[in-house]
Amino acid sequence: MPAGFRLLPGRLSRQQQEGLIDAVVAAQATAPFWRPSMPRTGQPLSVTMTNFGSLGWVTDKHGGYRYEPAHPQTGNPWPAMPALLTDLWQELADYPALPEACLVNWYTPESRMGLHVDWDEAATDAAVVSISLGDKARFRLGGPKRGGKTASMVLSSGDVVVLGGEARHCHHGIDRIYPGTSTLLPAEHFPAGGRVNLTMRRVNLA
Ligand SMILES: O=C(O)CCC(=O)C(=O)O
Ligand SMILES: [Mn+2]
Repeated sequence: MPAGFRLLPGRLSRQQQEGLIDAVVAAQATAPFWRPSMPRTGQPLSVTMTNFGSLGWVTDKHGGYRYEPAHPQTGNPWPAMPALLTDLWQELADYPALPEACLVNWYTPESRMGLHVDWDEAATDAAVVSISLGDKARFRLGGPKRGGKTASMVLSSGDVVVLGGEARHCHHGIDRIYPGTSTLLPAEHFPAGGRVNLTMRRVNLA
C-alpha cells in the first residue's frame, strides 16, 4: 500500500451512518442527485451525485471537471457539511483548514468508477477522506502512473479511507457494488439501493 493510505474499518457506528444518510436525504430538497457527464464526450457517469459544502465537484460536456458553489440544475448553494464530517476531517486529515467540498456519490448496483486520480484541487497537500455507506463495494488502488500494479479490497458501510501523502496521487476506483449487502439505505429514498460514498476534499490551498 502506498504511504499515506489508511483504511479504518467500521470507523462509523450504525447510528452515525444513519445520521449521514438522513443528511443526504435532507439535502435532496435543495441539492438533488443529478447525473453528471464526462468532459468532451458528454457521456453520462454511471453514478449520480450531489455535494455538501461551500464548493461542490461537478462535470459536464462543455465545462469539464471543476468545483462550483452552486448545484448545476437548481442553482442553489450546496447544503452545509454535517458536523460529523468536519469532526472526522479534523481527526483524520491532519490539515490546518476544513474541506470546502464533500462529494456525494450514489452507486446503484450497476454503477462503477474507473481508475482515476483526484486532481481538480489546488490543495493536493491535503488528504482525501472518504466514507462508505450502504452496500459493499470493491475498491481498487493503484500507483501514481496509469497502468501500474493495483490491489483491491472490499469496503463496507461505515468504513473510512484516507488518501494522504503518496496515496493522494494514486489511481483509485470502484470495480463493482455488491447489491443487497447492507440495510442502511431506505428504499423510499434509494429505490435502486446501492452505495453512497462521501468524499471530503480541501480544494484551495490553506
Ligand atoms: O466511491 C469511492 O469509494 C471512491 C470515490 C472517488 O474516488 C471519487 O469520488 O473521486
Ligand atoms: Mn477519487
